[in-house]
Amino acid sequence: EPRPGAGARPPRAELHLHLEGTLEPELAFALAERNGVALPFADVAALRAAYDFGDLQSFLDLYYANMAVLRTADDFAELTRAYLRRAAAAGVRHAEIMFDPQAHLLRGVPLATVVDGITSVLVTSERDFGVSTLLIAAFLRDRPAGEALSVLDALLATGAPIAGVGLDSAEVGSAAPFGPVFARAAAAGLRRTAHAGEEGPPANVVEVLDVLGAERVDHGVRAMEDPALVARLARDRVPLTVCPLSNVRLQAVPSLAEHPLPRMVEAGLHVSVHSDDPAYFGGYVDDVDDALTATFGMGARERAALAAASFTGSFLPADRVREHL
Ligand code: ES4
Ligand code: ZN
Repeated sequence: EPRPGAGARPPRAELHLHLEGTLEPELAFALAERNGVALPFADVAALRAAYDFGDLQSFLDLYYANMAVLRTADDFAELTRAYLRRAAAAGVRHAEIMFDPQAHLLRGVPLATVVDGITSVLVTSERDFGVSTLLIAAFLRDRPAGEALSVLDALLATGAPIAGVGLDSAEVGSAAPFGPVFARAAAAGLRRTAHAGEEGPPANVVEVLDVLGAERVDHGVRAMEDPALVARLARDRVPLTVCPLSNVRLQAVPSLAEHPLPRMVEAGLHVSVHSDDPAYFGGYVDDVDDALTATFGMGARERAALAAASFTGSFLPADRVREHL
């Protein structure tokens, strides 16, 4: 359904989106009921009231707990359909969707259930929703790298239709142990992105570039603390997928008005804006645009530049990118 102002929204690509983070409270309760799973909240309002996060970990605790309602391939398919319907209304024409296979394996949901459910919807997303899609398997930084490696092997062995790999969850420890995981992904022809510089220091951004060979950085906002890194990111045109509403909700930045986005653009960084976990952080990419417009007085030219960057920062081949510009 078209939303107010939708006609004025430039088409764009969503590059930083965790499928599990699109689980709206209403769907969570519906799936809980269907699967006989108890959520530790009385109702939708009580669950929403818990969306008051002090930091990344306090969000992750709830994010992983709510996954308990996702049990069957149909559950994953329904979640994926709900997201694509909403994304299309937001003006999204291409989505690179991350999911967390380990989070489901660890609670006993087989990889095939997750992958089959999601991909059953993605195969016809262009026809059904007008949104082309790529699937990215994200590995959990706060779990052993060996676990990630065996999940990657299972994905490759089963021919799961993934386009790339990512690294997410708590930004703790060194990413270096994941070097062999990303090397194997690269050798298999997969694209590579990684979260860094969300809560962690600029050195974490350097590390995912140098050690993981990340082609894109998710967040990267704290790179602004290191001028040499800013110069490198600008020179190399490294796409940064910035999620302003997420950063505010997780208190990575004190307020939207104080968000470094305008300074990142000014510094010549390849920046695009995304929603991260829209069910938890107050909105989808159209809501992100509205908030940026209200706070920074972003004009049509700036919105168009960010939208163009969302396509040039994507993992689409150059000819497919050009069709969107
Ligand atoms: C995430 Cl906001 C954020 N940061 C790191 N990992 C994540 N997984 C889901 N959302
Ligand atoms: Zn993220």
